[in-house]
Amino acid sequence: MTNELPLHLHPHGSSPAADGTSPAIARAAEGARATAQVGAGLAREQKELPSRFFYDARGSALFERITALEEYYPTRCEREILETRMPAWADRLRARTVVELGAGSAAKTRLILDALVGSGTLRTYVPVDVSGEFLDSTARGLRLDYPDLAIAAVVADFTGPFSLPADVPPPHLVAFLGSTIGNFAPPMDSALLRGIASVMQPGDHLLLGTDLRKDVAVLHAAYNDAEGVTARFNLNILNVINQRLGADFDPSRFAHRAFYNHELHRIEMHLVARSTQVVNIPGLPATHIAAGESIRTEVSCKYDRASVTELLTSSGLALVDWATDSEGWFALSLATPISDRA
Ligand code: AVJ
Repeated sequence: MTNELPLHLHPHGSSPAADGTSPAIARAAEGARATAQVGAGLAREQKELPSRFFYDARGSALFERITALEEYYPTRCEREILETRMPAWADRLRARTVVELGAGSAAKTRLILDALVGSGTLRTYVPVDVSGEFLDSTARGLRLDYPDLAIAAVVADFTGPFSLPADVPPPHLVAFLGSTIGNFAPPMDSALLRGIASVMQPGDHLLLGTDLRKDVAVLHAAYNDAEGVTARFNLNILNVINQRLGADFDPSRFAHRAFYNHELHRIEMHLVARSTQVVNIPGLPATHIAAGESIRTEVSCKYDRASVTELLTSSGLALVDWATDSEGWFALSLATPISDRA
């Protein structure tokens, strides 16, 4: 239980209980919002579903398995960069607070925390996530190994307005890893980074993970693994929508498809209907899907140094350092609010 832990939960932004409404009413409102969002996506010419519905308990476990696949290089490459570069960055940044946006893997978090503990500056860790349960288990996992670290978890959807606890000591290092930014097509990518920049102060830094453009065969394999874990991850979005919205998608009537969109420099994941079908979702008109028609479930944008620089600049941030893994497949950028630029 949350209250067994000396964990400071700061409900912010879209967190259901933040505005004092009863949990039941907040749940109903979130259900209506989810239904409206799914309805809007399915009404498009290119049908789509919001990628956030991948991540129920099973989806999160499948994603964890993806990160361990031989074909899925991003996690491995990002870890290599953190191992190589984080000690020097820690000495340079002297951050007293690490803010981590989203469900980071424990292994990557520890590489960042260890480097800053090594530099002797780290005081506070602020994980930000929509899932209070995830934050609880994160805090529990770190408390034993970092007994002197204050953990101030923030329950918030950082894709909307959010704020940090007032008392976390600067300078802050805001980590946004895993190329999660790639799931946001323009102009949402810049809007998201602007929101992040708005909680940063002069002297703070953003540590941004971005997957890079590369041999299409490498990209293709990463999203079409031989074991079919990514296919199960993709299809699971239908189970989540069935459970959460009472929809009647039949996952066995869809096939996983992932391909590189060369014009837009991104992997797209789709679910292709194996047959003509009708899907019913309470509160929405029936959805007619033709055989061979697809529903887009995710985009995963791929970058180069120029496109990352441009994205940062358009979001009020300046690139101050750039590092890639030895293959040049993934990058970590350090950026600072533009007003802070020397
Ligand atoms: C965690 C969203 C960055 O886009 O590569 C993995 C999710 N999708 N395999 C990505 C994902 C398919 C991943 N992100």
